[in-house]
Amino acid sequence: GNEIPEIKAYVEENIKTDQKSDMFGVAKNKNVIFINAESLQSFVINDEVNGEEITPFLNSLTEDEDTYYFENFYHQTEQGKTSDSEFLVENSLYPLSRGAVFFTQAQNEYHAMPEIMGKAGYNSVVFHANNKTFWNRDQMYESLDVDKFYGEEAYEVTEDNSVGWGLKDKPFFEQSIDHLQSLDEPYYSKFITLTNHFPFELPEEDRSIEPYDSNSATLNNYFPTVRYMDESIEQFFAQLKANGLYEDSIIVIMGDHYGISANHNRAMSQYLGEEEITPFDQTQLQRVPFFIHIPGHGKGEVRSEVSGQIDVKPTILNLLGIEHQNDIYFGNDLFSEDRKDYIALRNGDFISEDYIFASGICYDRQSGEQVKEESDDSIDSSLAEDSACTPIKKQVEQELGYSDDLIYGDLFRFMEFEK
Ligand code: GP9
Ligand code: MN
Repeated sequence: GNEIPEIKAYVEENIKTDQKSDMFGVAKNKNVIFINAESLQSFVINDEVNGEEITPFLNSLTEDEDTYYFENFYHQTEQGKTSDSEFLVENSLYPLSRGAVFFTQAQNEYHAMPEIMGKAGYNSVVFHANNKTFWNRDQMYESLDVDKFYGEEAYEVTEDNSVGWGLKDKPFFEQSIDHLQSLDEPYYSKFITLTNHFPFELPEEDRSIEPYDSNSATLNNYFPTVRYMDESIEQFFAQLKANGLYEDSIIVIMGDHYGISANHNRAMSQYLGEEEITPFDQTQLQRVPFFIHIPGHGKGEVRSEVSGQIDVKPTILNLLGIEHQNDIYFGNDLFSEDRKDYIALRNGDFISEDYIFASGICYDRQSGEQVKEESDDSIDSSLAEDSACTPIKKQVEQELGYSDDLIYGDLFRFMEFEK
């Protein structure tokens, strides 16, 4: 554990900030309803397919006065997919570059949101109509201090109300309401949706929009299932309101990771009307929607700063007014003025306010053009020492390395946190 002082010093110096944002505590003691929107990417938001809106409800939230919508928010997951996104959210640590931390480091000690919120009186639960051993959740949730997992067996699953991976999202949310009503308040509840999962199957009767027409069945079928999820979330909002669960809650909606991989780039370029998908475009496609809905808040807006899943933990804790002074984490409160200005992807690529670094190329973020280097002695993926991207690239490597040290060394075991 002798890396700890160095890591702490890095976090104090580069991540943490002393000043609290003016959003600190605005949701004090509110319930948190967190929706993990399966495979939802930002390119569908406020866009159309076959002349039809894809996500009318989420689009309306982008203009809603009680909602903050982060339009430049990136997923930072790797092979652990949904479980990596959960890991990022709960810990504000990076997932691993290979394998799934939910499997390989499930016995570690962590200092995750459920634990921190638990000390502030919160009850934390996860709802997901899948087997509890999928992604080793049963083990990992124990280490994260999740109080209860409502898995497959908590739901009535029939042939009629299922498709693909299991229970469809509409009955999933509908059946979750009773469970939600039975919880002690305040609670931190997470809902992991399932219908918008590869290969994006949906029976005809659940389709409100038609598939796209391209050489990729995956991309084609993505749009109707995204619409189905959008409708299921709209319906969930209505049910929360009808059951008196809305007013005392904040609702957070986040896409967990991409749904359309680079294997479908030809179809994707057709859809986006671009000649080809460059590494720059590929990186921009890693944006996933992030919404924070605070009933009665009235100050919502579209936010454009570069942000990512690493920022969720400090953001939510600050909204709830929960201090976590000695904590070690790598993200920032999205409402704070004083934030680091880049988001690291797990493969070492990054997005900063000015640059995007992808496939060894340094791009100007605004123009999408490759940045001209003074001495262009870069070969393949090694960046010139004087490249505009080099300083951030070094910091990203250092930061990912520290996160790995914490995880592989199980270093939280050696740390004590305030009550
Ligand atoms: C499985 C669900 C999907 O329980 O979370 O996982 P994914 O394949 O998206 O990682
Ligand atoms: Mn997923």
